Amino acid sequence: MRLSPSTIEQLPEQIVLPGYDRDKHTIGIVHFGIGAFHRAHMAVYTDDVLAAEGGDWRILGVSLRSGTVRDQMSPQGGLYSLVERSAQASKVRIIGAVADVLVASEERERVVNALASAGTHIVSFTITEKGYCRAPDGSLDFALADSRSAYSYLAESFARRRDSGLAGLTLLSCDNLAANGAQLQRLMAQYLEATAPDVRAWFDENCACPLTMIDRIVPATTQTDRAEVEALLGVQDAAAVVTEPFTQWVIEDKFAGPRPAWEKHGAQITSNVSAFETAKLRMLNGAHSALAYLGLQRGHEFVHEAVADAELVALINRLMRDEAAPSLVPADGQDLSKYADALITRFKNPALNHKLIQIAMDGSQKIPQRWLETLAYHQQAGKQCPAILEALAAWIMHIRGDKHDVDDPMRDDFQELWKSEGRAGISRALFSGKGTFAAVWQGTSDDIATLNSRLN
Ligand code: CS2
Repeated sequence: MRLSPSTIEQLPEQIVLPGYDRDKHTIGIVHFGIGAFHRAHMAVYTDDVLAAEGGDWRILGVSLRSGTVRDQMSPQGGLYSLVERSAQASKVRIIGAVADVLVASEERERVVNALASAGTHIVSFTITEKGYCRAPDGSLDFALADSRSAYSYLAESFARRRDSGLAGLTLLSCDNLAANGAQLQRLMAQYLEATAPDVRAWFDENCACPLTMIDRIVPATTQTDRAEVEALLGVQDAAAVVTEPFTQWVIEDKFAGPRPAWEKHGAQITSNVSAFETAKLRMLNGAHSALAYLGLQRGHEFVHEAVADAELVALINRLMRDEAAPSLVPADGQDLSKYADALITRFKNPALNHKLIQIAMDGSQKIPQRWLETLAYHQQAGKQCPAILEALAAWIMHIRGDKHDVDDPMRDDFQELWKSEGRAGISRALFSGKGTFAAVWQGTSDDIATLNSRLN
């Protein structure tokens, strides 16, 4: 038996159920990229709003291409369990905010209809860094931004909304990009300019793209997790998600229309998001990526194992405190040293089993905002960042692909580059002259020598 609206009443008493009548709330949000991260973060804040404040804020999930999540969630009427795990306890509740899931490549018309519906006010995104279809210099790569990209569905719906005199939309990027909302705005405008120039002005005048800082560690759900959930619920849940107790969401106060009162349920709506966002990217995500590549190199499998390695924990402490933190301008009351302490504690959570290989994925999309911007900042003052350079060297070895599978949209380019440049030339080919990432950070000859000395 599966978790579903008809089996939910039979769940054991201690399981917390959605505190509202799901059928009484219609869709107000369309979410692209309905993976585990969204289900453990924004959908939970929205579930709390539905229970306490009401409103038509249920979520229509959209997967761009894969049918996996639709097949997990649709038979369950969108219901799934959220498991919060710490060393001490596991807490389970059922989330009801998701109404349905569509696969855009199979049901284009239904997706565009939903985006163009009068009831939809917010379109949100967790499509991962690569979903934004950026070239390494940050511009929109039109070879990637084709009719199957989120931009294409949005552009079509904008034209319909304009023609039927509907209000604009808030586009809420919840991905780990630097200045995520501003980037989405710029890339969307670039897309419209090239493919639907008549809609560009409507987009500029009617839509808003707030910045957000989103934070919750969500490992990919495993078969063992699903078995644990089944034992607790007495029914199967193919869409269960497992996460840490910690959660944070800071959103820029810049919406095109109505929104759920997320701030009454833990989110912060403020005018200064970038201080939080940059700190999160350079400290949390920067340390995560360092643990991933250096940890894998040293034979670790999980984050909590890598952070128990004395040399690695020392390195990420230097990365966060001596390199990332000094590159930031903290907001009032933001204490970066306490932030680093809290991150180390979160990374140590032994119950999460967060795989390093999951974080190692898509490095080409992640390292610019996690490491290279910090390197570029310190370079202005002539300073090197030894901890980041050590992590960067581990990444360069990772993308050679001889130890672990490389899951990255640029994998083939990197493997070609390794073949043609070899150990002596690869660092320069990536980070100097007209190198792949040189638009973000140009290594000095000292930096390149440091990187080279660490390659084996
Ligand atoms: C991680 C993030 O996989 C990764 O690259 O660094 O998903 C991280 O767990 C989240 O950003 C935490 O909020």
